[in-house]
Amino acid sequence: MLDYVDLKYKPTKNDLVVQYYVEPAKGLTFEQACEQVAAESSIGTWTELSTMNKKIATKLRPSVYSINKKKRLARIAYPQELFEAGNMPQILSAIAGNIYGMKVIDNLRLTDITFPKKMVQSFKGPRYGIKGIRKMLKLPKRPLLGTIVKPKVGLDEAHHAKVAYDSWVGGLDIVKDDENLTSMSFNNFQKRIDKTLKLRDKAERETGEKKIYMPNITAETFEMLKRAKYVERHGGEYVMVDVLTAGFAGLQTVRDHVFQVLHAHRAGHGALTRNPKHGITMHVLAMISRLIGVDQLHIGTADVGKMEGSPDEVLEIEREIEEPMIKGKNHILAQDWHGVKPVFAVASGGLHPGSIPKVHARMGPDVIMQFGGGVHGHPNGTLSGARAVRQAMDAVQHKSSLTDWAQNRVELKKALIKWGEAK
Ligand code: CAP
Ligand code: MG
Repeated sequence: MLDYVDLKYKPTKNDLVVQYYVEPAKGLTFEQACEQVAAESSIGTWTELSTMNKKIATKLRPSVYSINKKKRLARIAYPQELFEAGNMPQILSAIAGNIYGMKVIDNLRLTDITFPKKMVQSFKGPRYGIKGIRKMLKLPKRPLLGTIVKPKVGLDEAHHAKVAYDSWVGGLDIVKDDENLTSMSFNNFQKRIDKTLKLRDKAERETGEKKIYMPNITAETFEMLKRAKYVERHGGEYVMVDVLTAGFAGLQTVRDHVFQVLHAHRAGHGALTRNPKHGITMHVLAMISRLIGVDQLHIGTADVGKMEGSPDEVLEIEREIEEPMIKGKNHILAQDWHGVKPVFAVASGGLHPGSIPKVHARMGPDVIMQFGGGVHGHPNGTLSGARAVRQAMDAVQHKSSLTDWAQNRVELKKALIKWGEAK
């Protein structure tokens, strides 16, 4: 058998380096499990092969070069020739493929990747990124404020557009579809686009502010392209894709053929990310999404809202990771990365006006905050809900407490009475 564990090996610039959390199955040593993981994810299999030759074994053999048994972490350096540049499904079929199902491991989690420069540059990366979006919205500093039309599905096209309009004139920058709203019997995609974009134009004229609509184009790949074209023809600058359910191949197609800003919803990520011992971290999914080229990505709310995800886990995506694999490699959405543009972090899920100071303090200004229930659940409806969100943001910008700011702002006052302030 080939020997993949080589603690003397030093990864080169041409290696793709992966860090795994590894729990070996009963009866196996840590090294034995790592050996099998390295083999199955590259050139090997369960037995010796008559077809293996020296050339393959020396050129393409990965090295398990670092082992931390206490933390159960192993790092494997793979020669980049094992991967097809620009092909994310192929890369994942290797480093996040069969290995999850092997009997030799009880649990396996992909926790970090370092891509060689050539591979990074084989993907397009975000078309606009944070700078491009801020320029489009003429908002150089503050967090962007958005809502998700609620109920998630159920409203017809006209009601959907009216809810969007109220949200915009109430002071929000962005309105988006929910992840499970596409083209329904009661809410047709094209009709929704027509009506909603018309009211977006009206809201822009009335407020003098740039307003954004993010329609969900998630569907079969060709259909996504058709829907994006339709949005483009009708003056829409954004589209949204559910990146995990559409799949990374679909996402690559959209990035390569669609010219709008790309908002990435991560519905379903919990199936991969939630078990701390198994799967793939959100950190890695964020890296993959950035490489392919989303402009905005849901990363969680740092424990403020309804969704699971500790502040550490969320902030390591936006800010720093505890033990970067290479020096200076942090801020997964914004780190310097061979010219790949930074991605806007999206905080969404159970947020309301009273959450704003805490989310802002934790996640900083380069964040898009979204409020679904926290706008449309306002006692006086959507318009008041949107106003309350904008007022709460104004309070933060003016360094005032929400309670003080709410004294003569009835919308915020009512929101705070209903939901309180996140502590
Ligand atoms: C928020 C949301 C988002 C999730 C996504 C929803 O609505 O639209 O999809 O929060 O979570 O449908 O729940 P609310 P994440 O504001 O009404 O909660 O960003 O963690 O992937
Ligand atoms: Mg949603």
